[in-house]
Amino acid sequence: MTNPSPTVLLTGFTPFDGEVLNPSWQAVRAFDGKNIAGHRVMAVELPTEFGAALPALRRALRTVRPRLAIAFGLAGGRAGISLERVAINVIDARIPDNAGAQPIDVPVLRSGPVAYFSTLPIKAMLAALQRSDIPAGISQTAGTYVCNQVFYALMHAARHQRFSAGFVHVPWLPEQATRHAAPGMPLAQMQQAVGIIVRVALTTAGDACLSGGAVA
Ligand code: PCA
Repeated sequence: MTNPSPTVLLTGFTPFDGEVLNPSWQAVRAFDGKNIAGHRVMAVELPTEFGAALPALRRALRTVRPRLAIAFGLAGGRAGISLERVAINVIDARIPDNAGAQPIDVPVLRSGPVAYFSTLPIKAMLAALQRSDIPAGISQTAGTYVCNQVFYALMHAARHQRFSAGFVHVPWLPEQATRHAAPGMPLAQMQQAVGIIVRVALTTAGDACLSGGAVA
């Protein structure tokens, strides 16, 4: 019997804050069951709830046993794809989650380190996205809400289970962007970005050395 293909886990989130769609789930769900660079992709939707997101993430990691895991979330108001650099060990919710919880100034994991860096080749991803004319940048903060919570817990699991992992924020879809008078990105372009991000992660050995920093 041949070994089954190695797997990639992609996650997106349920809608939150009164929206009916979350573009992060719309962007990754199309890849469920697809093959990228010899890897089978599985997509899982995580609840936008502090109490339920990590159990759902851990269930997905146990089922998929990925070689690579990338979580996606919405960062409404950002202009392009945000390749997140760092997850921090704090939750400070600006708004209640979908279960009505609003934790403030608590750690994601009580005994965890202050922060984890993404282990994705984010600079090589940035270069590949730019080559395809997709608006993108490196982000130095994934916020302090459910996305950062999932990013931090994912990196904690990745360190112990030895797979590469990271987090990517996507902007509003065009119809949402218009309502919020903010930048948006068509779903097809987001999906193209997801494909590029996964392929670069699976085919890049070391990261590229390109500036993606911020002065403030
Ligand atoms: N974005 C939120 C949580 C779920 C989502 O898609 C965040 O950035 O924390």
